[in-house]
Amino acid sequence: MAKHYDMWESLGMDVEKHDDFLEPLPEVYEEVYLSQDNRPAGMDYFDFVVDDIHGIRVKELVEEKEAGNPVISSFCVFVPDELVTAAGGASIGLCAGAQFPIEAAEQELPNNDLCPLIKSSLGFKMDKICPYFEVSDFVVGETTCDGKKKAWEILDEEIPTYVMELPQTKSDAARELWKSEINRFKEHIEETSGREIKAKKAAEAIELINKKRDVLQRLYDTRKADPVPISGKDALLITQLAFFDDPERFIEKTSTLCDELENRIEAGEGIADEDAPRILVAGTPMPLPSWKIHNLIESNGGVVVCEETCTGTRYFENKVPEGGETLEEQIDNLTERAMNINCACFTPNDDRVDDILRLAEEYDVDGVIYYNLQFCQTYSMEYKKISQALKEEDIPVTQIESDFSDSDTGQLNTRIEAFLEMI
Ligand code: BJ8
Repeated sequence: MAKHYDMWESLGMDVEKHDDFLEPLPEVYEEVYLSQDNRPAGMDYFDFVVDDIHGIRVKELVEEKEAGNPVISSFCVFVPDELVTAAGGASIGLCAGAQFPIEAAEQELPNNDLCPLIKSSLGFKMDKICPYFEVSDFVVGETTCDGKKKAWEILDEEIPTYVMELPQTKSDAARELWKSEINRFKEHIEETSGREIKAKKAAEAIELINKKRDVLQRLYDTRKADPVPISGKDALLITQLAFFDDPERFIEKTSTLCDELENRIEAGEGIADEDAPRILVAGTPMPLPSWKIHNLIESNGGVVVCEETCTGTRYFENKVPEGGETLEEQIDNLTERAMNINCACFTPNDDRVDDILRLAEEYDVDGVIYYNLQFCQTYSMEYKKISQALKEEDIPVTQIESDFSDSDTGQLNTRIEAFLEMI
């Protein structure tokens, strides 16, 4: 892996700890990714990004800052990237899926009853091993779950943390609240960056981020084919990288890959056996480098064809309506998109049941693995309703609760193997 010590030191990172963190990555990546047979050639770009995960893109962000452009990071798909882009800046998704920084986080956070995603995210800052944190002007939290909203108070001691109040229902009043929160966020970007967000730039930003959503939808559409032309692991990686790559470059490289995948479909070429069980993974996000569940499913002869997660369809399925001419209309449209995302933080959230049934049909799945990060109550509690609905449609489903460590790999392997044999 490329080393950029001067840049990392100038960002105030703990370079020794950072070396320790990255040291196992090449071996893990070789085992999980590079060892796959018949990978699409278009994955080369994404391999390159992983190989230089804390290099080129970080350098670009440093240059953005030197040019006076804002660099703002966030942890949730509700935060409107479009406003940061409209201010001429870069918006980065920071959510973390690594075990390494959890030890540091546990010095300050509860050990035994807190979601690993929250611990991992904060641990990256406490350990000073994430250049994306260090290059950010500020980070944006949201009041989605109890753990997250209290985490921002702790994170604010390390880096300025701006909190958006996300409503918990989709009533008219809730919609008005989120709209006012988007307006308040816009003002905060303007105040901190000294840039006025204008309607023309906002329209361009909405179009650009929608194009990113379109290309991800195109990628996912290829996964509806049988045989499927790309592994679930590769598709997951692409979505994970979408959170921080330069949007225009990401669109170009993913489009090239999609051309190749569509050619494969025409030629009837797939990466898994035609009788490989097709799996929909539904549930909590799998931020980089959380590849464990996909790897276990695909090592046991299954193939993941879709993710109903925020590192999957919840990230890109809802587009912002285009055509708003004034900022007021554009903010209405940004609000509209968010209100169509069915995260378990909302009550009621019956539309999520419909989403999962629809995806199971669209991707012609043989079974659903409901993935729950430990201690995530909202997603865990939705399992009952979702599993009932799936069973009524005769779609096999099982629930898996896990974290980012390897401690449960053996046990999960047995359960996944049994599930794939059963369906
Ligand atoms: S829109 S899923 S990214 S909040 S942190 S809720 S796993 S206990 S991440 Fe999320 Fe936005 Fe919703 Fe998506 Fe549970 Fe953990 Fe909370 Fe989590």
